[in-house]
Amino acid sequence: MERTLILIKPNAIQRGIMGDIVTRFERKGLRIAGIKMMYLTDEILAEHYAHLVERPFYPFLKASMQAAPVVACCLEGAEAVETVRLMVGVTNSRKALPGTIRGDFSMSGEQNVVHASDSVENAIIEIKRFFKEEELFDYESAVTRFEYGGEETAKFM
Ligand code: FUP
Repeated sequence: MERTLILIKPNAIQRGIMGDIVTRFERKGLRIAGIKMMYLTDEILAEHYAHLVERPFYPFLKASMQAAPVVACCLEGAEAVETVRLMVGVTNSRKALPGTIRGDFSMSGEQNVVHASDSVENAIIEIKRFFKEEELFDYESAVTRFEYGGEETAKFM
């Protein structure tokens, strides 16, 4: 089964909507393989947003990502990376479709509530960045056979 990483950002923690966000993923049928709260150091943030550190808005992004702890979450499911990106919506929340997390919970391109891995390769790297092996759990979901059809079970699990 595929895994992806999400970060529930400090703005969502401050606004008291972390539970709403986790609930969306649970309701969808994504299994939570790991979850924890942490502060992001300068180092981990520069690594995580390496593609953005030279951009003029990086100091603002950095300050917003360190304004409170984040909740890191490893989610698992068939085609989890693509599915979660669709659920999160585009970067600028004002353009994100209603029904997406950013579209429903945010007005901002910076304070956009949640990060989600953008490719399978990056998901593997990001999960390693935020979780130790022993912080990820392989417990069996009791309802998987009611969430996926037989053909999907054969293909993805
Ligand atoms: P996404 O994959 O949708 O999170 O988008 P990016 O990796 O391009 O951007 C990461 C974060 O940088 C965004 F969530 C918010 C911030 N950002 C800005 O503040 N301004 C911009 O113009 C672009 C990104």
